[in-house]
Amino acid sequence: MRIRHYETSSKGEIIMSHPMTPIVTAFERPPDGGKGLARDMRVRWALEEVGQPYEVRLVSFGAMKEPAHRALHPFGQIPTYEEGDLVLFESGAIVFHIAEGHAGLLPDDANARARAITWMFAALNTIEAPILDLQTTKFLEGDKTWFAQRLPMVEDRIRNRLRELSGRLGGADWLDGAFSAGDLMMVAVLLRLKASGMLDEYRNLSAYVARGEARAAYKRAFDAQFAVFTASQRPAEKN
Ligand code: GTB
Repeated sequence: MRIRHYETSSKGEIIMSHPMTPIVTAFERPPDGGKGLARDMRVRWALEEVGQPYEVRLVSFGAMKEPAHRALHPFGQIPTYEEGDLVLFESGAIVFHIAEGHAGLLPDDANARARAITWMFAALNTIEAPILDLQTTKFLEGDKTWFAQRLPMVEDRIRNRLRELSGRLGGADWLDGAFSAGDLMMVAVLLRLKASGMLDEYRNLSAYVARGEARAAYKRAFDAQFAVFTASQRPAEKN
């Protein structure tokens, strides 16, 4: 879907508002305590890696389900990405679009580029899927009679994937040569496991994630989303 951004000048003329500065949506009140686990973080990180300035529009849980936001995101979620008259949703597609349009996140060599894109898909399909399953089990199924049987099975499926990923990474810094959008996505996905302690069972994977977190672009993105969380904790100002 394509939309246009307009502003009105002091004389009432319609003007384009910074048409090429992308706008990303994020939670107005981040539910993760500012840990950078929501999916706007990976988009912010990609934009920081390529040096593309961006704006953020914060949305409440209610506003996400309103028609205005659903026009941008059919499933009523964040993040969305507006760039001129282009509107995207799905963090994977957004990061891919950013990586394609700027130098720095995908190699020039066609085969290396295809492999980096493969790692993006692997992060989103093969690694993130069982991690999401764990979150669903922990947060939504705790009261079920079968919860205690299901939890270790879900955890084992994650461990299998982590073991395989750990085996492939070996002693390398990144998954396939230089840091790429594939690593950005993989680190962003693995970060969701940090609190569980499971990452620490694979020393090369926890070091890999730490390398991602140590990148200057990651830190800038993290600080920006953390500032949103901090602001959301302040009591509302009275008039
Ligand atoms: N496949 C989509 C994508 O990759 O962009 C998934 C988008 C998505 O799940 N968005 C979530 C959302 O908008 C936020 S990131 N949820 C609100 C809703 O569906 O109504 C998922 C997320 C939420 C909270 C935490 N947390 O609290 O730690 C972490 C991650």
